[in-house]
Amino acid sequence: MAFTRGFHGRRRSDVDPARLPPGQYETNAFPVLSAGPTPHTPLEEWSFAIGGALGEARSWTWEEFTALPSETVTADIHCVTKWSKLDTSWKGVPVDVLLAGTEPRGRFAVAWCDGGYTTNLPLEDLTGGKAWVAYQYGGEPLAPEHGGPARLLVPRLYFWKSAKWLRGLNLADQDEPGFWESYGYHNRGDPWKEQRYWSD
Ligand SMILES: Nc1nc2c(c(=O)[nH]1)N[C@H]1C(S)=C(S)[C@@H](COP(=O)(O)O)O[C@H]1N2
Ligand SMILES: [Mo]
Repeated sequence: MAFTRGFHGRRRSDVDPARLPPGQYETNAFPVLSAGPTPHTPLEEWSFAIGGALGEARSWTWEEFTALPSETVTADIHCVTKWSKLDTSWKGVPVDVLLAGTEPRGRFAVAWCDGGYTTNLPLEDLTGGKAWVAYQYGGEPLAPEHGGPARLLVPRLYFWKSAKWLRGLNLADQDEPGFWESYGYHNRGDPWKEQRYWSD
């Protein structure tokens, strides 16, 4: 009995199709998708802030941030342009750690970034072990084009929610669409429900 490896000769051709959300294909590449130029904020000017509708605002310098408890995460990521990359490996601070003791008052958050990009998320998608602020990829410092020094990582949602060059989370009582959300992308963006655009 002969076995074939599939059209592209990829060793991953035997990947479980159940890991791919509807309409997605697998890639081994790591495409770069940025709506503008890559910012290069020096680490000594970098800080991370939790603010908005909460009991106690917080901020950390780079040194303080990278000393926080971190986790290594292996996750599949899914871009709305239909590529998925499986088993990506990251190191970052769980958002749960960042929010501990801040007493959020609302149910929503906006991630904001160097360069002006924003994306909105329900707090529920950021808490309970579902989101990290990642500063390493594949055991190396996160490359600038992929969001270094640090980016949001929310693998359960389409990858546009994983804001690159992240500088803070602003908590809010009311939901407010971010950059792509105001251009017609879905407000939540669950790849398993194929929530790509407003109308989905
Ligand atoms: N700050 C910022 N974050 C961003 C983007 C962006 O343009 N600016 N693009 C988003 C989109 S649409 C995707 S698919 C991913 C791409 O991440 P990558 O370039 O590391 O593959 O980043 C997301 N985060
Ligand atoms: Mo994207």
